Amino acid sequence: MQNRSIARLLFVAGGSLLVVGTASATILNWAGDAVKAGPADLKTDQTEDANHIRGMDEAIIFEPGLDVDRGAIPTGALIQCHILHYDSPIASMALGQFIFDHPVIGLVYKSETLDDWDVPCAVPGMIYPTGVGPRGLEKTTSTGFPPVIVNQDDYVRVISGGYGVEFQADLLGFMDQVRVITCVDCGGEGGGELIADSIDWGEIGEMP
Ligand SMILES: [Ca+2]
Ligand SMILES: [Ca+2]
Repeated sequence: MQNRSIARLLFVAGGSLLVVGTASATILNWAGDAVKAGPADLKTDQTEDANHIRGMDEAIIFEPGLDVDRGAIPTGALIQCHILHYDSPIASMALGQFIFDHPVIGLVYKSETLDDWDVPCAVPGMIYPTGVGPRGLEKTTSTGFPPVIVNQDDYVRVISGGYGVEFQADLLGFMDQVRVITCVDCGGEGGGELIADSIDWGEIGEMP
């Protein structure tokens, strides 16, 4: 949890070592209000921490047959899922960065798309909030008449040359989650790096 005006950009070591030739991807480093964690119960109010966004590695998948939000997974791709989870006992905000040992090729940040990816990404020990309510990101907006201001400023964007994400979670209730898809072996020219670089991940601009 932190003041909105503070941005911490220094990355600290503490993640797993990159093993050359490994056939999987992992969260390598984290910074700000971020921490790497093991499998957990991700249903509402079960894994709460006002101070940290928890990043967890999930399954490795070949050709998932699902698209990410704002992008498509190339055919023949070997990809890895990672879920970033923020739930808190109070209305609070967190800003954290996660760095991966493989390039990011897709982000999932809408509630319904997160639900779609739960089954292929599932790992033992993780309990998913599939279909039970809002879990994606929200932008500040007004709805209805008279207007009701939903004052949440969530965002996620790719950083570190396509190898990391910055995630701001602004929580009033429920939870904020992002699923990061990294490319273990996407084949073709440039692998996953070109895919991430070709998409404007800077602003979400739409409600989940
Ligand atoms: Ca909560
Ligand atoms: Ca939010």
